[in-house]
Amino acid sequence: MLKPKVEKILNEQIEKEGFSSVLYLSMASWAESKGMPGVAQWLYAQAEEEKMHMLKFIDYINERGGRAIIPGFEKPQSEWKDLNVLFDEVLEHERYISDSINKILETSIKESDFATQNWIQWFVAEQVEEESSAQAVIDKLNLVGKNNLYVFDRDIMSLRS
Ligand code: OFO
Repeated sequence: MLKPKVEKILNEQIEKEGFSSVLYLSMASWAESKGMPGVAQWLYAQAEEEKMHMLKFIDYINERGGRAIIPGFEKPQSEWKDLNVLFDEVLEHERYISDSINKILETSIKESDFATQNWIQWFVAEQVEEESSAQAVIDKLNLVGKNNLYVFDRDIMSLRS
């Protein structure tokens, strides 16, 4: 059985993962409309991953005898100045998500919830991946993107692990 504090923070994460998904969908749609299908594909795939993350939280809360509540999501931003601004925002968002995952671990330690401490480790490792993947895109963008957006757009999917 989940302790109330753990159930509450896990439920809050459903909203964060779901918002990540709609944010990346919005970014994908923007990139698609600007003629960057590769970037759009990268972001659509990211949005799908975030949806899976959200489902994992829903499933875990209910499995542990809690109650997963499906929240509404804030309307995401729909315009970006350029790709650099967009991907800086992806990285910043992932850092924010990493902080919230760490807070879940911290809460489950304080509440002596060993199962959640164990379960959340998958997300701890996933966030290392996600931050590194966003950083790899930014590095590539700085290297080739500014002068050759065509090549950047063509090759971006090769940066997904
Ligand atoms: Fe982008 O990360 Fe979910 O957790």
